[in-house]
Amino acid sequence: LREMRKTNKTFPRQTNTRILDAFQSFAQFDRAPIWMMRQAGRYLPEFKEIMKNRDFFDACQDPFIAAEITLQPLKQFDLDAAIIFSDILTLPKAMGMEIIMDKEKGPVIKNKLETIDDINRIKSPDPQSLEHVYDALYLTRQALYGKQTLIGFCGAPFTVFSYMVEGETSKMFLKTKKWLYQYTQETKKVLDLIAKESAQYLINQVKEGGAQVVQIFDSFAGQIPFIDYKEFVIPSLRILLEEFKLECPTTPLIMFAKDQNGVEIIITFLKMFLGDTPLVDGFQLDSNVSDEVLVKIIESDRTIQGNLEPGVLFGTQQILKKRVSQMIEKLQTTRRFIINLSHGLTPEHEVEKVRLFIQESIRQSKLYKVR
Ligand code: 1CP
Repeated sequence: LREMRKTNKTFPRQTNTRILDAFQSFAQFDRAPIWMMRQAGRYLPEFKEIMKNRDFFDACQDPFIAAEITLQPLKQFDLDAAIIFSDILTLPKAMGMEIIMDKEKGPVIKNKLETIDDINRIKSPDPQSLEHVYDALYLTRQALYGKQTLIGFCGAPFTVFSYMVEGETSKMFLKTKKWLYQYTQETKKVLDLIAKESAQYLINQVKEGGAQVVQIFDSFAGQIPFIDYKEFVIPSLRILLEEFKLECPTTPLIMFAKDQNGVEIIITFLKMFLGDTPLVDGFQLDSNVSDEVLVKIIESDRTIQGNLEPGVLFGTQQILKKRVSQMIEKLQTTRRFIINLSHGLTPEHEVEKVRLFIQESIRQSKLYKVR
């Protein structure tokens, strides 16, 4: 597989262009494109089956298993994208963090950063250590056969950093804040380091693996005030985005700064360019995004991705249909929109409700076809 990937970078012709069209100004539009965050995951019985006797990172490191899991949701749902089965912690793991995925607790880091001397442990990944991700992407892209768009991803520097110092998914982010406000210079140094490696990682996902769109997950962006996000986090994100766009100017990039849909952060990203190239092409939005933010994004000709609260899928069919309709009503003023949830699916979600969400989104977005 690896040898094939290194010598043959041709892929099947793209027949489904809905996702890619959502990043173009003159998009064809039969219906809105749709995919779901965490679509390859624990709500699927076939995922639980394949993971029954497997360690999470072992599954990620086997390109055939990773590709199979990536394709699982596409076998039964009419989705327009595949997001590669991996994790935002794959990169910090390659950078020297010892991470296990606990079936109950989620990620646990055994050598988290506790003192400023610990940052010397962080290293550039050994080039071999991430090749399995590019192999899995390549294999998946071949298997998709142009019928879906392949999405690569990484965690944003702040979210990855918080895992490095907290050692697990945090509730209070006290250690993260201590580092940020007390060891500010060291924190910035680590954020910049993660940013540079993340840029290279995304570039490789595109150039080596064939990812067609990339998404950056800043899941914990909302844990600090915008004033701190702007001062400490944006500079490292700028490094990541600039280095990526320098190498991959035409690959659409979606930013997900969760719980940070204040107008300030979106405006900050909208103003970021490399020459004439916007650094962020699309925004994954929360459910409670304001009209002000929507207008700003639409006027700037960027793509909107969102934004149904996944909890609605626990509700009745009536409320699900109604909220899908209200979401589409709001978003359809731009052709540049991709239907998604506002955060990921969880093990509690029922397959049939997920199916209804997809079917309703497709049916209702078709109503706007001729507009
Ligand atoms: O379909 C997909 O999206 C599969 C790829 C994927 C992605 C994009 C996985 C697989 N993880 C992620 C991103 C990710 N991982 C984020 C950012 C997105 C978000 O905010 O939800 C974060 C914060 C993590 C960290 C993580 N990984 C956690 C803790 C947070 C949480 O959501 O609970 C956990 C439990 C994981 C494990 C994990 N990653 C992915 C899966 C399918 C699983 C579950 C593995 C298992 O227990 O069997």
